[in-house]
Amino acid sequence: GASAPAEVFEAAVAADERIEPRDWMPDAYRATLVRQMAQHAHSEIIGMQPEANWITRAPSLRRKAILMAKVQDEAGHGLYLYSAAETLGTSREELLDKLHAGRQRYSSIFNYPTLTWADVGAIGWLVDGAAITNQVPLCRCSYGPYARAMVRICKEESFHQRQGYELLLALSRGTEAQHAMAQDAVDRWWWPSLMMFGPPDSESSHSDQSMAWKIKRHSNDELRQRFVDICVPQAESLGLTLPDPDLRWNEQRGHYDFGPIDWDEFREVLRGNGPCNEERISQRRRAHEEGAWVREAAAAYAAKHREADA
Ligand code: FAQ
Repeated sequence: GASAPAEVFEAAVAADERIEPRDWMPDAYRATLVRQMAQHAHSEIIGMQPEANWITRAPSLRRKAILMAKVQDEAGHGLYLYSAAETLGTSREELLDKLHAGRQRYSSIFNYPTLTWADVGAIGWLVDGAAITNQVPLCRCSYGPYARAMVRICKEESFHQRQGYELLLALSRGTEAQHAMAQDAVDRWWWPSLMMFGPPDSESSHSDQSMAWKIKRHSNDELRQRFVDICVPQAESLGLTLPDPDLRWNEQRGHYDFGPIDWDEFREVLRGNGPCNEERISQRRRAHEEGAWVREAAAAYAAKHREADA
């Protein structure tokens, strides 16, 4: 006979099939997806700010062109994700209003300042690197529209990561001052990058349920460890060091051990007390207000064409 919708949903998740927008899903599954996808979309949009800070001061035309394209890609990622979230019945407008009202989060990482040109390299290498490590498994997320958006985003993020690595390599192999600038940027971005993966598993409130629903495929700590393991040899090839005296290969575990993360700092940033929280959100609100005429013009143009078609 006909199965109850909840059974159909559970069976699809168990069989690794995708859940699509018109399928029945538990309210809490929908709410969790909206929360995570909105946070992700907001991160992409707010994440444009730290690097955009350096567009006017890029050291060459080539670097400027690359950086502009990269920042523009982040806007595109935000838009794919807002569109994917719309399939769950939440409009982009509603999500942006919540961001501006401080009722939805964006990644902690974007509350740190970009003090030198080398920060653009460190963001590409470490922040985009962490993003890829976290997001590749999301390509297999149980919710179809999110999984498909992730495939394209991950391809672009890989390019961004290589861009950052290449930039840092050029600085590392440059003058003594350039090398020092690259090292300083890595020193400042390393620990915040590890915090991008979220709280330790023991304090992660959503992980168990999200993993049961196959939204998340790995725990926060698993992905953080994977990222550390990837970065150590890359830092060596870059000729740079990671600012952690406890970092060493553990033969038994087959992983690198690393030192304690300052979770107080993470909690403070989440509470709004990071170095740039105020600046990021007020800049975002201002950009939204200043863009009102574009939204109005686009709506007027669409209305005119609808009339002409009718
Ligand atoms: N920052 O129970 P969990 C990018 C919150 S990459 C702020 O473990 P969950 C690319 C969490 O929301 C960055 N808040 O949560 C780029 C929850 O809050 P709630 C974006 C954080 O969701 C590069 C609470 O802590 N990527 O933008 C953070 O299961 C360069 C408890 O945590 C994504 O969003 C944090 N770091 O796991 C752009 C990836 N961590 O609701 C521009 C998709 C946790 O209790 C330039 N998201 N929280 O108030 C995910 O994979 C997950 O949401 C996690 C967190 C892993 C981030």
